[in-house]
Amino acid sequence: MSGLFRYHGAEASYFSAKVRPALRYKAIHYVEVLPDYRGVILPRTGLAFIPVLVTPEDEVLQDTSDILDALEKRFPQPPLYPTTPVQQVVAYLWELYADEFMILPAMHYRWSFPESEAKARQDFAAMGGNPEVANRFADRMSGSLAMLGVSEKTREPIEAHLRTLLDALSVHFESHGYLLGERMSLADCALMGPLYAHLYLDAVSGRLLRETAPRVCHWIERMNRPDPDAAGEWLEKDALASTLRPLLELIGRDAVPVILDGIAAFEDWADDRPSSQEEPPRIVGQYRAALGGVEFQRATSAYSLYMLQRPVDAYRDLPKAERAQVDAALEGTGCAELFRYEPRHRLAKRNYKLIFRG
Ligand SMILES: N[C@@H](CCC(=O)N[C@@H](CS)C(=O)NCC(=O)O)C(=O)O
Repeated sequence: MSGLFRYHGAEASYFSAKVRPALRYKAIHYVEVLPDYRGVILPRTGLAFIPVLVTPEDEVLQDTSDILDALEKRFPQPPLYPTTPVQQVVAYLWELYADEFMILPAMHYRWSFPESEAKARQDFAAMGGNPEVANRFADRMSGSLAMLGVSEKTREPIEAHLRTLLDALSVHFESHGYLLGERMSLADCALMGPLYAHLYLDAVSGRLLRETAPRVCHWIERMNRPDPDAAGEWLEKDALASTLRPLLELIGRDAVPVILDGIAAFEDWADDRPSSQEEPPRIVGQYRAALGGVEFQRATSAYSLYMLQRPVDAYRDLPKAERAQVDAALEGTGCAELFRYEPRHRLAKRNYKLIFRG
C-alpha cells in the first residue's frame, strides 16, 4: 500500500472537478488516475460513476457529497465546511444548486453546439483511449439532453441564466476571492463541477467565459491551484457579502422552483410505490418545470431529494435563534422556500445506493 489516496476522475467530468480542489487545498497526499472501471469502480461500488476515491486503507468512497464529508472529517484543517449557521446553510444551498440545476447550462453548452460536441468527443477519446467506446458514451450523454430539460425551447432561458450568473460572479470576485470570503468552501467546490469541467473546458462556453468573465476564469484557476498557506478567512460574524445577494436571488428565482417541483414529483411517486420497494430507481418519470417563463419537461430524479436533505438538515438542526438568522439572510431571495418544504420521505445510502429510510 502506498499511503496515498487514489482519485479516479477525469478532467472533463463534472463531479470530478468538485472534489479535486478540496484534495489540493487540504494538501492530501493523493494521485489522480484514469478511472479504472473494471478493476476498481464497478466491482467495488456496483456503479459506473466517477469520481471514486480510494483511501490508503483501501476504503472506497463514491459520491462527491459523501467524499467531501469524509475528507472534512479526516482532515478538518484547513476547513471546507463553515460551522456558523448562515454560511453553513448557504454552502449546502450552493451545493444543491451546482449539482442539481447547473447541469442544464453545463450539458447545453457541451452538447448543443457542434464545435463543443466535437471537442468533447475528442477529449473523451483521449482519456479512454478507445474512440468507439468514447463515442458511445458521448452518444448516451448527448442523448440525455431532452430528459434533462435541455431543448430548443429552453435554450434561451438557460443561456440567459448563465450570462446573469457570470455577470454576478464577476462583480462578486472583484471584492472577494471565494463565494463566502477569502477562503474556499464546499460552495466553491460544488460550483467548479459545471464551471470548470464543462463550461471552461468546452469550446464555445470556454470562449464565452474567457471573453466575458476573466475574474471567473481566475477563480477557476485559483480553485484548481489552491495555496493553503495563502488562504484568508470566510467573512467575519457569519456575514454574507452584499455581492452574494444577487447570486442568491438568481438561485431563488430560477433554480429553487425547478428543484422543488422535481422533488415534489418524486415524493408523489414515492407515496404510491410498493411498500417492499427499498431502492428507488434513479429516474421515476418526468415532471413539469418552468424556467424564465418557459415550461418544459424534465426527468424526476430520486437523487434530488438526497441533495435537498443536506441544506434542510443543516437548517432544521439549528437552534431557533440561529434559524432566524438564516431566515433573515435569505429573506426575499426565494431560497427560503427550500426550508419551508417538508419532505414526506427520507433517503439514505446503503452500499452506494439510495434507499428509503423510515
Ligand atoms: N452524485 C454523483 C454523480 C456522479 C456522476 O454523475 N458522475 C458522472 C461523471 S461527472 C458519471 O460518471 N456519469 C456516468 C453515467 O452517467 O453513466 C456524485 O456526486 O459523485
